[in-house]
Amino acid sequence: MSGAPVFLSCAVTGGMSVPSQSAAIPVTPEEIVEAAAGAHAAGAAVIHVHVREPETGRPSADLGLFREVLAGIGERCDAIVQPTTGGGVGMTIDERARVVTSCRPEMATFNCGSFNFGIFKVRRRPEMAPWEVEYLEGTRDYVFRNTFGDIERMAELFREAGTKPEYELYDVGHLYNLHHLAEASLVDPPLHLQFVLGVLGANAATLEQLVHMHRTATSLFGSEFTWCTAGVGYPAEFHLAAAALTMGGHVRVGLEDNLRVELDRRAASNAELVEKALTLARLLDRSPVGAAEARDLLGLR
Ligand code: KMH
Ligand code: ZN
Repeated sequence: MSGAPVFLSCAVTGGMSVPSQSAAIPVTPEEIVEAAAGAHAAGAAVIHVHVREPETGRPSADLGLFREVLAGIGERCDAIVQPTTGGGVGMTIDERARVVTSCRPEMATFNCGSFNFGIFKVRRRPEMAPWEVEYLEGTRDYVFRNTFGDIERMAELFREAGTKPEYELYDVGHLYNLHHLAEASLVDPPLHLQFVLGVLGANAATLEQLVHMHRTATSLFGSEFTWCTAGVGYPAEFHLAAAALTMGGHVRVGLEDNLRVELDRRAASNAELVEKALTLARLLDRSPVGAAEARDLLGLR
């Protein structure tokens, strides 16, 4: 007998962290492709990618870098490659959208509301470059902008590109913003929701809040949606993974969200985080699926 199918997603690098936080964070296109292939081989069906300036590791929206990474991963494996439209500090909404309009990926992230996004509490390390300290410190005054005008426009761009949105929901109000888009006929079912919990400035990564978000989603959209959760930090990443596995959701892990694989051990790779999620899935009687089955679950062509 096999349990309900689950897909694992891996967010391999991120745009709201600086590379000196961990030597395991991939920076160059080659490193990001290698990390993606490793995470896929470990069991991740979906790979969520940001790009970084190869020389510095600073989060970037450069289209050339995205093209290189998307093509490189495509040559190595059949994972669903899901670029970000969230980007990082200082990027405009147009820069963030360009990967969708130009590369037309099968899927990309779609952020559903504006909020404070603070990473200024990250521990400073001696190896951090001045720009990294400035980047972290600057988030005291950073608002992650996704206004109604932005998300309405973004919805049109996704539709034109034929890209399936993964709706990133960091707080309960973001579900109501998405409902507004649905009422305006700017979303195409079946919806795929990502509950990203644990960002300073948004909702907490607790079981109660995950249940609250899931319940609210059901009250707004019925039961015809797929969902996943990403817990930010440790042990949130794995606590929410276990909760999602129990509640019938899918699971995202990765160095974008969390740098530890155990309380006193930092992850050496994204693959290591995927392996732990895979173990949890099997222990909880879920059946991890590959990219082809994940495409079926998500309604991708
Ligand atoms: N860095 C995550 C907290 C995106 O890339 O569009 C948010 C994220 C969103 O993954
Ligand atoms: Zn991201």
